[in-house]
Amino acid sequence: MPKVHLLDYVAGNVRSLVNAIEKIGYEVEWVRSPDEVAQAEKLILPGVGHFGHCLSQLAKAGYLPALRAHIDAGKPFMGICVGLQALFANSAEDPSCPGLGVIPGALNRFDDSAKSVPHIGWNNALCASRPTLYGLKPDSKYYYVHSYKYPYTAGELEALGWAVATGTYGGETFVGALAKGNVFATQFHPEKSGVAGLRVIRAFLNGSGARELAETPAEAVSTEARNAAIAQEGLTRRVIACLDVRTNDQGDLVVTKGDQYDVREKSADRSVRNLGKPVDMAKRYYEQGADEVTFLNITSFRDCPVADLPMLEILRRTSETVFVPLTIGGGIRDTVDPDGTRVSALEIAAMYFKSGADKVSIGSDAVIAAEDYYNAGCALSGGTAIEQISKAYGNQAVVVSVDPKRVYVADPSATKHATIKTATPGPNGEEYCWYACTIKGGRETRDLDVVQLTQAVEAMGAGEILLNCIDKDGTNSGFDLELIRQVKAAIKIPVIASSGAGNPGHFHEVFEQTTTDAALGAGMFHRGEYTVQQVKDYLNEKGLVVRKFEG
Ligand code: 1PR
Repeated sequence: MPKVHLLDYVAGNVRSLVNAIEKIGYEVEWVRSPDEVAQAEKLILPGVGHFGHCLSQLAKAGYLPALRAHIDAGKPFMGICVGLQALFANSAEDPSCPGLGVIPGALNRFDDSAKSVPHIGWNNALCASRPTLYGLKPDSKYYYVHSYKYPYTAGELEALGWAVATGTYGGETFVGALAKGNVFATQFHPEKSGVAGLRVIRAFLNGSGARELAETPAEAVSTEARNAAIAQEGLTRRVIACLDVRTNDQGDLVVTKGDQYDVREKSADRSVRNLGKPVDMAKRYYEQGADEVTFLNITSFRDCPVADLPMLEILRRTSETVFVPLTIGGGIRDTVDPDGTRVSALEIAAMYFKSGADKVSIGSDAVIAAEDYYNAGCALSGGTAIEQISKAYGNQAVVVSVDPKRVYVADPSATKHATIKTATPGPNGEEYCWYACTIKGGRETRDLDVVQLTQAVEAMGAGEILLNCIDKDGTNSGFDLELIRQVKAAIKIPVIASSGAGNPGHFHEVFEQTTTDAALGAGMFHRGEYTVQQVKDYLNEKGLVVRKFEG
């Protein structure tokens, strides 16, 4: 098998990249010291998270001169995400920390005054000066997750000899990919961008991208192709499939689905509802065009060491065939193994990332951390799971899953919590409600509302909110739009609407009537009532931009 060298210098969550490379037929050789960079012919520098953290790690280990030498020697180099950012002179994310300086200029942050930041999801990489660039296609979409970007000014980088592909987010056009000579870099994650992304990695690995760049002169793409691409430009509406996984009474891990979190059959035996096998179902949803797959491990007990959790094997197997982002939730908190060994939340997250997860989702522990945050007068402790994991792996890697329940009140003055006036009054005609956070899968309600929780976890460094709703879960009656609007108004980080989807129209409704960043469905997909593809086709018919699955 041909080889490619991979420099994994920060966190170790590059399993999906390794899987993508192997899928294309290449073998990964790890670079373990700066000396080994010299032995590399093709080199990939991935990176996620904080620019300063990544660059200072590289500098501390003595990699920067070796990387420069590799690039200057004309050997193939590919940077991914922070690996692209590292090519620039510096970044507003950490002005004190210089980049490689291959390209002059500094990255800056997306403006969050009217949009969610980080920019998470599927967007374009459109090259105006070439019909193709490393397999990028104008009508394909690629998975981005970043808060900082290099702002695109037409002609600036081109004057320095770079071919540039761009994306646009909320009116800001940024560099999505660039190439010159032996260097190619993507701000998006090709390893998480389905077939479109695998095509890009292949063009780097087999040299066709660089060859084409050298041999084909720049030529403006046709107006027709450009207009077609622009019509579909921008961030797509993300559709996520969620699999609640737990051990059934026979000890098998199954995909289940509750009604308002009750996952047991209504029949007399009250067995755990079994809707299928997690790995097979994840693959099916990927092939239907799901933009992400989320696993929530809702088994509330375990009798094995964390390292032996069957969910780890499920992630490993899923990430071999599913090339879109994978999130895993459930049980991410400081814990103790049956033999008394303490395992931190960060260690558990590390195991999940190494097994193929791209994000971890934290539920109960986030609620407790938020309570502590307010009890300490809104002071950050630095020790919470959210802070530790986001520091090590980047904010984008930490999702907080919220399990709220409605509490009705006759009047806002009846509670200290943030209320909304609701169109669906309570059992006694109450016209107001607030959303109480729960822990332990909804079994325990806390004196904390969703606004408090989401603002606290945003301050701690969470990158995204998975907003469930116990009242709506499994009802097929549509998302709780009032809840989503309240949370969206409270925070800047993206929100995934969850609970209640029963048909494609509900997805359209939540995207049209709220500013949600993504929407998630479970039961309607598991029961085979609709496919993810049908939801996306419906959204497309209604004029919303969605990623089309490329087979
Ligand atoms: O508290 O960090 O251990 O995390 C536990 C995680 O497991 C949390 O994310 C919590 O939401 C989840 N969870 C716990 N118990 C249940 C349960 O159902 N008994 N599932 C549970 C939550 C909710 C959704 C569901 C949507 C969409 N599942 O994710 O997929 O409501 O469903 P629908 O489209 O069919 O309406 P921790």
